[in-house]
Amino acid sequence: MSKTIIISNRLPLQINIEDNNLEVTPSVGGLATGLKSFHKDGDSIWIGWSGLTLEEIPENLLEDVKAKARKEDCVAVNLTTEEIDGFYYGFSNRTIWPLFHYFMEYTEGNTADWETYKAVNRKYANEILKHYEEGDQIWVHDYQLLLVPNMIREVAPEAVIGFFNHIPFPSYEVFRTLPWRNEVLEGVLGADLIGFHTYDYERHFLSSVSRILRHQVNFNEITLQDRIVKVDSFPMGIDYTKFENAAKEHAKNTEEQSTELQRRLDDHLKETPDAKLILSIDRLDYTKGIANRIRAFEYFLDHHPEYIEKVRLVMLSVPSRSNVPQYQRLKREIDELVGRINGKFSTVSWTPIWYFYRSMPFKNLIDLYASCDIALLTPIRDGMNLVAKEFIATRAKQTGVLILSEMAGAAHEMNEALIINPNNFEQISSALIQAIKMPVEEQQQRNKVLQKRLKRYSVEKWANDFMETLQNTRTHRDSFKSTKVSSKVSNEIVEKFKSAKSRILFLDYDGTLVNFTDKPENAKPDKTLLELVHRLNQSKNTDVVLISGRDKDTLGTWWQDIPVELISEHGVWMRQKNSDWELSENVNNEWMSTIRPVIETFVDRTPGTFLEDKNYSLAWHYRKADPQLGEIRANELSNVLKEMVSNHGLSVLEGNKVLEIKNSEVNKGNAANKKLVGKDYDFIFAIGDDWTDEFMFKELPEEAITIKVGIKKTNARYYVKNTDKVRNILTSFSENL
Ligand code: GDG
Repeated sequence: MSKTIIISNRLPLQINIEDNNLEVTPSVGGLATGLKSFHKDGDSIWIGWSGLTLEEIPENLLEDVKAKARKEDCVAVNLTTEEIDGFYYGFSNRTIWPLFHYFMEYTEGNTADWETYKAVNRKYANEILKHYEEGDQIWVHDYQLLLVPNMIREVAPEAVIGFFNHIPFPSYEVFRTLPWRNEVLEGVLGADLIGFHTYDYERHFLSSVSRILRHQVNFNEITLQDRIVKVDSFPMGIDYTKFENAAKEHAKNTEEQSTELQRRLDDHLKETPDAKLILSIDRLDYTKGIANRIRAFEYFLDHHPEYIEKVRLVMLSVPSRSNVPQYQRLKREIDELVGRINGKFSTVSWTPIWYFYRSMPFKNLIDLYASCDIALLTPIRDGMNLVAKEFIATRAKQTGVLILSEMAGAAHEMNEALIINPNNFEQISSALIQAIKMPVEEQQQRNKVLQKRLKRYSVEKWANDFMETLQNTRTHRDSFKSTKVSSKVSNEIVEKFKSAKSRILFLDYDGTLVNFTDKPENAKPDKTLLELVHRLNQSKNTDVVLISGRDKDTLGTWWQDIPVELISEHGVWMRQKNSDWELSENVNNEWMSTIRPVIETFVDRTPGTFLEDKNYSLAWHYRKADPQLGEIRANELSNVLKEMVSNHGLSVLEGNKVLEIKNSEVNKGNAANKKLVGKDYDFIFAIGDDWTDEFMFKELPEEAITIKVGIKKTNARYYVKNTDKVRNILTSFSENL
């Protein structure tokens, strides 16, 4: 039975060792809850680090850790202190984390950390591969494991792999500064499906892929040589019912049943029934805007002294990554700010900020969520921010006001909150006043809508949606594909070739016999290729036809010493064996003088593009243009041209980063079919990568062996992955002449 393999940096387990005694308890974070429908009945395993380094686990307990983790369907990846330093505190949290949150000034580029990051990602990938069986689906989580998808893909090319990024993906202008940007993108692109919290992160990622790796991006799909990768947004939800029920239980508690913290909060509420409690909860992280929040609160009290003794900021900051210097500095800054502001505003009976620097048990978290009137969450950047969602879910009476930074992913779904810019103190201060004064009916109206939405798109729904989309990408992958030329299929084709009496081979050139290059003039045939085609062409009962969209002069020069048949410009010109070029289509060029100036205006307006004036067609190339601008302009030009050429016997072909306008009759299908007239071939073979080759695949007789290069929708019967595979087939032919 197939299973799901989940991989995250940390396992959802808490491991404690005391006096050589091991205690392992499952920790129920949001992710674990969301995945529980997959992580049950032994049909899933979770791979990750246990949270203790190898140095921290006594050797005699190692096996025990393993066994206890296994009981929870978890597999522990063992990491040393040095590995955690370089991989987690180093590259993950001193390079990727600040860069992806736009803190470029904090971003370090330590090569040794990068090396450790790679090595540890390899460790995770190897552990996955140990457990992977064909048919399983693999879901990799977060920025610590960006290289894992491709590391798995290299070993298990058919694997179904999803990747979810829990933090923002920065704009191309920021991401491009990373020295290892190509490796990181290639690593993630090993996945079939890549998920982000918001559409903005998704489009930033797509833009980086298209600009840095120059892959073709169509809407949210990236076309690689042998695969299509889908990118989509899945805003993560929370375990809504858990928070809702906890709040309901909390409301029922008698004084005796209440926690100590709740009793203190109640005392306070009794003493000052009109005072408002403003809550903030986050890890102590510079992205969360904690210092800004305190300063904004100071601004508020400075400008509105009427609220002194009437409001209190309750701040829970959870210690985090205290090994990283920026976090240590931030801790000092916050301590100082809290001290200064409390010193500045405190009265005998009132302190403006209650500051907790610790982690609290779940119960106390609910106490805070339920007892405070306003949540003030001001991250400078935040992938999602689940605290905002949890606060709303715990409002049993639907009262309370959420003030949320527009820089949090959650702001996209929580429009009914008061959305603020965390750098605008005046706006925050006004939002606080609006929140304090907001009538209860309005609070309830807003929260009702929010609660309904959060309840519907819970963390479980989020996980199911992701997994369903991942499963669909696999079905989609299988549905549009023709049959792969496996070694068995290849042998069958070679057998047919061998036993045939009369053969013809139609070979496309660019992208089929040679790879694409930056400049088209650099794609000259190499010596091996020339020799290979020459050998095939020498055989008496084999006709080899190179059929290309290229101009006749280039093709003719490159193949001048090999007397192979050439068809150029999709069929306009033909060069028979040992003959000169002949015009094969009766075409006229009068239309060119009208179309050329139109294309030229697009060349002028779109840097990096150029017009190729072919003998019987005009081609506008935009391969070197800014990818997004190129696509936009190509779309525009295509529409303009289609309108101009309709009913004139011309067509606009949309090739790979090229638009070509030519006579409709001229296409590779017609050209190839002409070669068959009056001949009695019993082996017809056509291979090509471009959609212009589709004319051949469609028009050739049914018994023809048609092969597409690359994995794309096609009319061909078979497909191969790349030009190397094409050469392998042709080499096998040459060995069986
Ligand atoms: C990353 C991204 C994205 C907090 N203090 C205590 C405590 N918590 C719990 C909260 C909440 C979670 O921790 C924090 O989640 P956030 O989403 O707010 O932030 P990050 O930790 O930075 O998470 C973030 C998230 O991944 C998911 O994709 O939303 O943008 O940065 O669930 O309740 N829990 C307990 N005691 C505490 O003191 N028990």
